[in-house]
Amino acid sequence: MRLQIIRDLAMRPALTLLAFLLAWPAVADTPTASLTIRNRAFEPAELEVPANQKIELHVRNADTAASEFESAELHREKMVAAGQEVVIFIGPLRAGSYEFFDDLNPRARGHIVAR
Ligand SMILES: [Cu+2]
Repeated sequence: MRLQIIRDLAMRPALTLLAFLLAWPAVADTPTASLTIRNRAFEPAELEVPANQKIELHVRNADTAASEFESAELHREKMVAAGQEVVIFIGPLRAGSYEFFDDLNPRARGHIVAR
């Protein structure tokens, strides 16, 4: 019994370290970028991201109406319910400017600039 407890306590840090090491490459390799939809506009309207890398883009809708993040240039389209956040993977992108908009409110527009 006592031996079992000692073994459990010894294993816990090892398992925690193992979980950390397994998760680490994904965390380290994929830069994240964030957009917020507020008052029917994108903040920031111009978002800079690193070129030639996959990007984990978080789009949060702070408004009380639904939005749809859309970009023909990025080939992405995703609904963002009021008060919710979605994750969209984009890239790797060549250096350049890529337009996006809210398909439910097309006046709301912005650009992702890959450098
Ligand atoms: Cu659409």
